[in-house]
Amino acid sequence: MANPERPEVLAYVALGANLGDARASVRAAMQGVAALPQTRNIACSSLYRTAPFEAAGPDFINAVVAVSTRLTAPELLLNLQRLENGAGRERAYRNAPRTLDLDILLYGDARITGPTLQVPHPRMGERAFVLVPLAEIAPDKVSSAQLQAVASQEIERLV
Ligand code: A4P
Ligand code: MG
Repeated sequence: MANPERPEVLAYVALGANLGDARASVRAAMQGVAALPQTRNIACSSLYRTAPFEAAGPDFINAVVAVSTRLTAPELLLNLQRLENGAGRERAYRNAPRTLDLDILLYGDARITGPTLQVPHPRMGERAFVLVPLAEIAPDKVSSAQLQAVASQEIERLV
């Protein structure tokens, strides 16, 4: 049930997959994120095919969604991890190929530097696979200088 004491916060979540049917996993995860408790969908980017960045394996499918949520940031993280686990995510090693990765990029204006949660996502500014879909749905969150800095990274919007 919605908790009227808690404000709705606009959060951005990055989705990525490069194992199995990655397009289907990312599409299903978009619906899964929108269906989280106390959460409603605001926008979904297109899907993008991206070259692995500091990672191994096949090309990734990436996307970004915006949601308005009354979950706290740690609650949102926990719910995203449940969706990852439900998609068969195994954590073999850092940046291992994955069936589904869900990262919180932004949670309102919050700055969080805990051991299990850092927001804004500390590596988002270096990555075309985050910045390009984020710019598609929230152009005010990404500067043209940031986009230029990642322009050499391979990314293709899927139609
Ligand atoms: N964690 C801390 N902050 C956050 C946050 N804002 N959102 C912690 C989500 N999780 C956060 O994550 C490890 C731990 O990060 C979590 O337990 C959580 O407490 P993980 O998903 O288990 O492991 P990981 O995927 O190896 O780490 P992470 O940080 O998700 O990896 P990256 O840095 O996001 O890189 N190339 C392309 N083209 N596309 C991709 O999607 N993804 C990565 C993963 C590398 N290269 C890629 C892609
Ligand atoms: Mg992750």
